[in-house]
Amino acid sequence: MVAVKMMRQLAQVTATAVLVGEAAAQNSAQANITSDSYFYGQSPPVYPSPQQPGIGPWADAHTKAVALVAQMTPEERANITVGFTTTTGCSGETGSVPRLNWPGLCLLDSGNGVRNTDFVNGWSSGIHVGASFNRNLSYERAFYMGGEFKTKGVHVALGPAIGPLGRVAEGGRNWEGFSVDPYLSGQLVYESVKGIQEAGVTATTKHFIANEQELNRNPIREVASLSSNIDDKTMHETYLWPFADAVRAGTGAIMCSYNRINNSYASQNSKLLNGLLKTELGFEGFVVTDWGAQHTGIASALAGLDMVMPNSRNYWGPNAGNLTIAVNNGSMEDSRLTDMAVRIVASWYQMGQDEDFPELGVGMPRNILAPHAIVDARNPVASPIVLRSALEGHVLVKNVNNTLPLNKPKIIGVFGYDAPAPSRYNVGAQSGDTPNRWQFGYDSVLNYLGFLSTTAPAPPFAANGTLTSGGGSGAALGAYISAPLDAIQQQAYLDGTQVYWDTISANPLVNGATDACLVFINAFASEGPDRTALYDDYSDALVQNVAANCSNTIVTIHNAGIRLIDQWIENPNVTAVIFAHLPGQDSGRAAVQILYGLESPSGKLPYTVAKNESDYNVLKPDQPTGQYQRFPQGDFIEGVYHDYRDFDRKNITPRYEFGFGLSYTTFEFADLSVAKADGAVSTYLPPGSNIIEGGVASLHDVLARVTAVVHNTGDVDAMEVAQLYVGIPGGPVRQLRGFEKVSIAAGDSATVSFDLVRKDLSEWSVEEQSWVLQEGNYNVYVGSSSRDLPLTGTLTF
Ligand SMILES: *[C@@H]1O[C@H](CO)[C@@H](O)[C@H](O)[C@H]1NC(C)=O
Ligand SMILES: *[C@@H]1O[C@H](CO)[C@@H](O)[C@H](O)[C@H]1NC(C)=O
Ligand SMILES: *[C@@H]1O[C@H](CO)[C@@H](O)[C@H](O)[C@H]1NC(C)=O
Ligand SMILES: *[C@@H]1O[C@H](CO)[C@@H](O)[C@H](O)[C@H]1NC(C)=O
Ligand SMILES: *[C@@H]1O[C@H](CO)[C@@H](O)[C@H](O)[C@H]1NC(C)=O
Ligand SMILES: *[C@@H]1O[C@H](CO)[C@@H](O)[C@H](O)[C@H]1NC(C)=O
Ligand SMILES: *[C@@H]1O[C@H](CO)[C@@H](O)[C@H](O)[C@H]1NC(C)=O
Ligand SMILES: *[C@@H]1O[C@H](CO)[C@@H](O)[C@H](O)[C@H]1NC(C)=O
Ligand SMILES: *[C@@H]1O[C@H](CO)[C@@H](O)[C@H](O)[C@H]1NC(C)=O
Ligand SMILES: *[C@@H]1O[C@H](CO)[C@@H](O)[C@H](O)[C@H]1NC(C)=O
Ligand SMILES: CC(=O)N[C@H]1CO[C@H](CO)[C@@H](O)[C@@H]1O
Repeated sequence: MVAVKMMRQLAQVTATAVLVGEAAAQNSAQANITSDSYFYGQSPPVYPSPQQPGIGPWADAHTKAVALVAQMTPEERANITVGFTTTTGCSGETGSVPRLNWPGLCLLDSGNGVRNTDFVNGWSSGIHVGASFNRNLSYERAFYMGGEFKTKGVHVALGPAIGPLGRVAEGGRNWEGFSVDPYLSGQLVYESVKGIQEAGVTATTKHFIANEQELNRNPIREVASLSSNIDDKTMHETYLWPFADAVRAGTGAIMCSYNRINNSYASQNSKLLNGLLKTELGFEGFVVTDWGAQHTGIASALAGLDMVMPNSRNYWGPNAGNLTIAVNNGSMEDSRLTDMAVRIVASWYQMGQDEDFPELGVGMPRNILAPHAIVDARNPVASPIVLRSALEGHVLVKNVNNTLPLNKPKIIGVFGYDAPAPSRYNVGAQSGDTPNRWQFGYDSVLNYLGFLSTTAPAPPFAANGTLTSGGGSGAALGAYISAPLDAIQQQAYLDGTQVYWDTISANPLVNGATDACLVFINAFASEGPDRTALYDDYSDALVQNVAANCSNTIVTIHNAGIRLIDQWIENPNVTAVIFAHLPGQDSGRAAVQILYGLESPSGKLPYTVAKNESDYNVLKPDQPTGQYQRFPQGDFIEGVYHDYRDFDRKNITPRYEFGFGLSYTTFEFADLSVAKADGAVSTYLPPGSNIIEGGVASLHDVLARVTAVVHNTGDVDAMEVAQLYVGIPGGPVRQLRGFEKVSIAAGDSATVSFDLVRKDLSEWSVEEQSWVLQEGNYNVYVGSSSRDLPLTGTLTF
């Protein structure tokens, strides 16, 4: 609270009126907005906290929850809103109500797989799913992953992540999310939430919101967390956009972030929780803190927080005893405490966890090395999905003269530290450890809780073996790793190929008769620190050294985020390049299928690869500066002009544009049709009208339909991602507003169609506090990337 006072003094505020009990939640520091300053300082108060609507698909669960919670004493209701020390591998466990046989909930990381345990799959990471541009696959991955959580007795999966959205190019956690694009992110989180929850597990969409950097994400001693200062239009059109889709999919939980927004901590920001989430988006589930993200007591409950994790060291006290005291002394309505419990219990009913749910945390002891019953959570039916999700995130960006696919090469060389399996050991991670500590010799645990005064930098690359996942709480490790070198050796056995390999040297010897030199490098990132660069000299030298002696050098990069390659991309000896992202346990198996042409690459870049770091408008995390040393400020002055929207605006030529990716075949686009849907459309929607989960219901009315035909003009069966971009009058020149991935046999064609809903075609009006269609001509583009758009048309409203 000292921080709050200081903030106010610093920002020279005139105190704004605050209601009783809200002072801590408000943190309101009025903006010092001048003509040359874009500083936002204020988060307006929004009270009281809306109760669970309990409508539509939630009606039944709501009714049951209300009935069960009505039987609970205030102490019991409070008890289920906080964490208790766990003896299982759960990241957190809520209190239970033994008297009513309510078991409490197990919460566990993450959106990329079940963390820190055995007999689970190591799935591809978020960025890899983003690169697949495949809705079905996102759903299936999530469904089978959700099943694994359930088998282990986990009620609440702590994922998917759609924040960070990748504002900061070097952000440490960007790889956990799908894409820098809010539309792509929204479409894939929708499928992911559906998938996890249809498997019977509550999805926790995170981190709400604007947790765009690791630096200063948590308070350190007297320095507060970074404040992400976002204007209302950018909030709606960029950062809130995918969360609206997650709520539309019915996400049972939302995790609030560590940072502040407009100077108010996410866990106590009433505009965010009561306003945007629970009123505007009609959110039905519960809001849980990120671990240790609570910074005030009753004020956070009033601002809309429903659950605190992980344990009794929180501001509601052990058993949340302070909540019942607050109800008794009049500083909190009883209805708020009841609503918190109802939202939590309703999620449990909504996912069907009241029937036949496994024992909490079964087969998943805190110390996985301790003797325990084996619970194999892997569904055999999921194996092809694990592989498919590993395959489709590979993005081929260079392939001179069809050097790929390889066809029974006589001699190959395999180079680079990223080719073999991790050279250290897998002894089983202990709960609370970063699972890949053994893999990378890198420990982000201390940073994880944010207690360190300094943040140790992450290594730029993981030198000790192939990178299948990023680091920190989103890391996913399965029961095995298929490393590229192992899979290549197996292929060599089938093809009768001579393999030479050196995965240690930076300047390996290249046999002059080698047909193809395969170089594997990576780019590491982790929760905890941000990255220090988008490339590293060691890996670049390795590529160049091999290329100096090999005229057919094929580079595969396992990149946990954007990786620049201009250092060597124009070297004529570098004949093929694949961004292989983070494929999970089937990495090598998938790489071989792509390299040898069993599968044509079908991934597309879910971000822009620039020629130079300086081309990104926000490259590095915001630092505490000037008078805001103790209250770091991150002004999102670029607004919605982030990644390709900014490159397009400034006419910067990227190395590879958003949405780009090659195939082993060729595609042509033809026959564009753009038609308005039947029925007159009003441009204006009164705010607050007919809110369902995700916002005003009619935002999803289809206003136009676009179709096109994609021809596979080459001689390989393959998938293509047809992409639709729209130029909304007054907005960015192009924004992704549709994509469809289709499988087309060589010589065949497929019709793709895109429905444009009202929200896709609207701008957020700050004055109207509503989405508003623009009057005028909308440019419509269809093609294979954000800059290869052969079909153009217009729509007029
Ligand atoms: C407010 O803006 C004025 C004018 O730019 C500047 O002189 C002053 O230092 C600012 N104060 C704060 C607290 O930012
Ligand atoms: C942040 O501040 C801006 C500018 O004052 C305001 O438009 C917006 O609604 C605020 N958002 C939140 C979440 O406080
Ligand atoms: C609160 O939850 C804990 C942990 O599950 C449990 O041991 C305790 O009995 C619960 N308290 C009440 C009042 O139900
Ligand atoms: C997605 O699923 C639909 C319906 O099940 C199917 O028609 C389509 O081919 C699938 N697409 C991909 C890329 O798997
Ligand atoms: C109230 O919260 C404080 C910590 O903020 C804690 O020390 C105290 O034990 C709590 N009281 C109860 C009854 O839970
Ligand atoms: C009521 O109880 C809460 C929680 O212990 C405490 O923070 C608050 O100061 C109390 N208010 C009054 C008026 O006693
Ligand atoms: C591609 O192949 C053609 C025909 O063999 C050859 O002329 C050309 O130099 C090759 N291009 C490159 C970049 O190797
Ligand atoms: C590789 O492992 C060694 C220990 O075997 C460790 O000292 C080193 O830091 C690791 N390198 C990286 C980049 O993680
Ligand atoms: C390409 O490789 C050949 C050897 O195969 C070498 O002679 C030549 O110098 C290399 N070119 C470059 C630009 O590295
Ligand atoms: C980016 O440009 C700067 C200035 O021209 C140059 O020093 C730097 O090496 C370039 N970085 C990369 C990755 O090419
Ligand atoms: C590591 C390696 O093989 N380097 C050789 C590359 O080729 C030059 C001559 O072209 C040799 O001098 C290097 O030893």
